[in-house]
Amino acid sequence: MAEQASYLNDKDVKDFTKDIQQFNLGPLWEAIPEVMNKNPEPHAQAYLWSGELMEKKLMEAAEIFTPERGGERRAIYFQNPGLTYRKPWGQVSTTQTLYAAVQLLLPGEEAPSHRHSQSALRFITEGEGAYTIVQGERIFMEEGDFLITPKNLWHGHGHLGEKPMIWMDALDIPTIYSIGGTFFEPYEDGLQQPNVPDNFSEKRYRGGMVRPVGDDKFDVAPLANYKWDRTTAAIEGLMEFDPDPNHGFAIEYINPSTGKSANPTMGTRMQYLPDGFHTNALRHTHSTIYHAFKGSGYTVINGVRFDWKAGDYFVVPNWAWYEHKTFEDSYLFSVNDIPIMDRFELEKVENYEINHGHQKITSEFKSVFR
Ligand code: 1HN
Repeated sequence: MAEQASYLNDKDVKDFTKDIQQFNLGPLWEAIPEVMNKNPEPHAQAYLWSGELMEKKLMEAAEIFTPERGGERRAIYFQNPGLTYRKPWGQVSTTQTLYAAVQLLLPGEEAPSHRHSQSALRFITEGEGAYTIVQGERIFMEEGDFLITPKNLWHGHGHLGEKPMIWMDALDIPTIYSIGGTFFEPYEDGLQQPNVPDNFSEKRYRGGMVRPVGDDKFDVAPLANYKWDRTTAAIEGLMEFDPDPNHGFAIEYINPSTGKSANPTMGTRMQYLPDGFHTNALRHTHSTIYHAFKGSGYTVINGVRFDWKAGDYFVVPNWAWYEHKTFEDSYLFSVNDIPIMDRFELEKVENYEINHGHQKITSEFKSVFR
């Protein structure tokens, strides 16, 4: 933040500021240092939530909420501790632009269909046998699958399997809320019934890099489920060559019809970091929410070491220096707001040039839950 000018304490300035406020007018001389930062200074903080905490709280929630009683979805979201000025529970924000949560569906349960102007995605962390039904297509989900629910499409969930099913949701809720673009509508008849064969888009787009002849007019990504075995096959191809020094062996999920990000407002990646891999630090305008899907390691964010293991979730805010180091072969799934930053032509990236790209560790993050 810029320094406060001394004239702000002069009596005539203070009196005038107070005077105009009664007319709902604002003093720019006070506001400028607050809002005009040299670099991005997000209110969102770097933070980590352990997998054990999330699993424990979801199981407790299962005792209290059915999907119907729990506002249609039994989901607990990651509330960034820096984004709490909307009381009592905060801005429903994990970063300034993105929301992420974990959701639990038990065998036999149904989460009714609805549609909204937010884009959604899911990453499946545990279980099998549940499906999401998007615009009449039942899409069965397994661990490691990445699914999209494009905005304004009817979607609900059902579970035909035997064990609890847990996944990560991410939506652009804070962005759509702040620009005044929220629309939401419940489906009139509970869970929508299928109107095409199961896993229709996944079968028709099996390659992921080709499209069926005739499907050339898609704005909405036509592939609903990016299967784990296709993701690992793509990463194995990269592993024959040198890794990216900042990202290791990493792929982006794209809309096969346009080559753009699978969701129009959220970028999504899977990255493989072999045992002992240490990425070079960088910072960028966009923010990122990570899920450690497999392995263990730590991420240094602005000098603070965040240790993680499979199941954990953590946030790298805008413009924070960060680097990853692994203790074993690891996979990190991540969601970012690059498409939003790109839309505003604000995306900017810098490499950490000193000390061979590695920050000095100044402290360690301590979880309130251990
Ligand atoms: C939603 O539709 C889902 O479909 C999950 O599972 C989380 C959070 C806010 C608004 C809609 C889902 C959501 C959501």
